[in-house]
Amino acid sequence: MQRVSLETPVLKKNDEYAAANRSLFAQNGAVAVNIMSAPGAGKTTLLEKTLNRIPFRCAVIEGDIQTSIDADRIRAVGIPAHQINTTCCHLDAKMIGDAMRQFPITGVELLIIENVGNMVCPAAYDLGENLRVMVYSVPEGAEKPRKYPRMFYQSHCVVLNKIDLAPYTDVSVEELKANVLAVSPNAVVIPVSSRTGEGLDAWLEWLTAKVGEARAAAICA
Ligand SMILES: Nc1nc2c(ncn2[C@@H]2O[C@H](COP(=O)(O)OP(=O)(O)OP(=O)(O)O)[C@@H](O)[C@H]2O)c(=O)[nH]1
Ligand SMILES: [Mg+2]
Repeated sequence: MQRVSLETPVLKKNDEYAAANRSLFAQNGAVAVNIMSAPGAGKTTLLEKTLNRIPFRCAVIEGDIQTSIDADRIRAVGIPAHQINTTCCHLDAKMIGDAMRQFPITGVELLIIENVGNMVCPAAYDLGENLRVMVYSVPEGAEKPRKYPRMFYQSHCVVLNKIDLAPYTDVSVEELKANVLAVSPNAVVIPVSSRTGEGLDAWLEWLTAKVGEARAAAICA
């Protein structure tokens, strides 16, 4: 019996769609940020606290297996949002390309793509984004970066969310930070509480600077 790996051709096709998305983002002057995490780490809550405090015209594409709960939450804070129901455990580049035909990004400076809650599969799919951000929920433990390294090392920034809950757990935020940096030495690690607002200024400063740099690089290119 001959074994055929499907992963390589599937990802190769995905890369072609991702390249097309990248061109479309650039043509529109939009910087795209792919936000990934395990389910419930706080991606949507972080976005609710971010979108009206960042000096760019924003729009959001939400990826969830079912429901439009997250897109409704984003619209409720006054930001245009489009919901994709994936039925599977990650977004891929074709889904984003298809979404942009129904949800044009003309005039959008910052397009946030909230991926399906899953700490493994989304990391394998390039969406054509400029920046990748991982949100990690502190109470889930200090050792997870070593057990599930890929999403951590592929992300430009790792937001350690829910630090308000750290005192009620046995998780050391310092040990967690060290484990993130052990697998992803170049990642920027920002502890925050999307509930209390602690650390959000550092996150907003990082995002504003990086989106500004990406926009400047696109204008010069
Ligand atoms: N205590 C505390 N709770 C938080 C924080 N951020 C988010 N939550 C709560 O965590 C739960 C999940 O938050 P969401 O923002 O829906 O998480 P998500 O990553 O978008 O979830 P999925 O999209 O379903 O993967 C909600 O009950 C939030 O109120 C935080 O910083 N501290
Ligand atoms: Mg969400």
